[in-house]
Amino acid sequence: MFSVRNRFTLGMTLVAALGLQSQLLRAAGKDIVIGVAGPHTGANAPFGLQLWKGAEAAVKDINDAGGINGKKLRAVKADDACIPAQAKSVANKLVNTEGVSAVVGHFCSSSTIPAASVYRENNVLMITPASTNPRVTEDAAFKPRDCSGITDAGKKAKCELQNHSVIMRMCGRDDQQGVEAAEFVHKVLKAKKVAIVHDKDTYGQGLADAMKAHLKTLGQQPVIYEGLTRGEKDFNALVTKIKAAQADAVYFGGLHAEAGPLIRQMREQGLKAAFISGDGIVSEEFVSSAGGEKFVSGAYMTFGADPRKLPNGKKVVDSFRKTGYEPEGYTLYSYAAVQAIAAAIKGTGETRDGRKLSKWLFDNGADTVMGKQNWTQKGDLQKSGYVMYVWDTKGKYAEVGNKL
Ligand code: ABU
Repeated sequence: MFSVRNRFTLGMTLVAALGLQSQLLRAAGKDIVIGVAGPHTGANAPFGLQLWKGAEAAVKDINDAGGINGKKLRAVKADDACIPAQAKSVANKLVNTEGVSAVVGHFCSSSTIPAASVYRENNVLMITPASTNPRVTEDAAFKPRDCSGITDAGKKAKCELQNHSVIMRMCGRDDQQGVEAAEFVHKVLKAKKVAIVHDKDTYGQGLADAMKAHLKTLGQQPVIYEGLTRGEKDFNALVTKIKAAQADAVYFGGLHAEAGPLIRQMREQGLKAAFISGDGIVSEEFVSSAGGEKFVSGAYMTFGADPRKLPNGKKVVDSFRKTGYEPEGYTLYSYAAVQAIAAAIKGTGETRDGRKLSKWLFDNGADTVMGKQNWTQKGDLQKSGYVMYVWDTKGKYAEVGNKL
């Protein structure tokens, strides 16, 4: 019989062995492997495709330019389907089987958070192009220490290195995005009765809560605050309730798969209230899930300033368009995440130590298709912001251009 102590020792040995295995894998490969994790199947696959297209193109462009330090990059797909348990499982696979040097992803914050614990434990750099929930980088497992009292230079450097999170973003946060939405609804739309709906998920509810909190600071309370269930398609009862409350604006925290049917049923029931959502609908699949352009026309959405318009990205955007793919939504964010990873690997000569890569990015920033990016030690972008977009009658989105 194993004593508790023996079982603990065996457990710790296994953990150490797995960590060593992942380090050896990362060191031994002839290619530098980058995991691209996200929903490659399921209702949110259009977002997984954005992440994959961006990363795949960046890997190709970097390899065509000679690779990094004599090695080629290789992207491997990891499908979490936006299911948290699956995200943790694919994160383990990326680290322990694929031997990734870094990960671009995940997409859904509710998947990124559990997967991040795997990357933290294994010291693997992860840059999410799209997970905007504050908890992604505000993780209690990342506790910066005060290293100022350490006199030994080596120990001090080691302590300071620990203060760089391997969990980073190439996007903004919902505590910014919710504020932008509330300001727009209150000051531009001048909505008097706001209904707030969310999908009860980490991202959707978190964003709805951030919007509601800022609305409150503007002196407004929603007339309705309700959750719907992801995967459902019939929201008619909820729409009837919103209609009865005479809402003149409906704010939705969630993804396109539910936003589409919700806006369609609003219009079918004759509810003319403005529809506002966040970056969870930044895919032309929003149009398909709504059942056509006429349903989404006039819908508002917050997202970062359109990276397709930036001069840094012109060549890449043109190259995508030549292949018939429009680099919408998070495509260029994903491209930029690979560029940042590549710059850090090139700058450090490191493919195993995520913290060294993260510190390098903190010290140097990275030139990307979205311009020069800099990060905080926590892994948030130092500068990020949101603007309002509107969907048109052709099923395309463009910045509103209203300066608040
Ligand atoms: N930020 C868009 C949706 C992805 C997520 O944060 O869950």
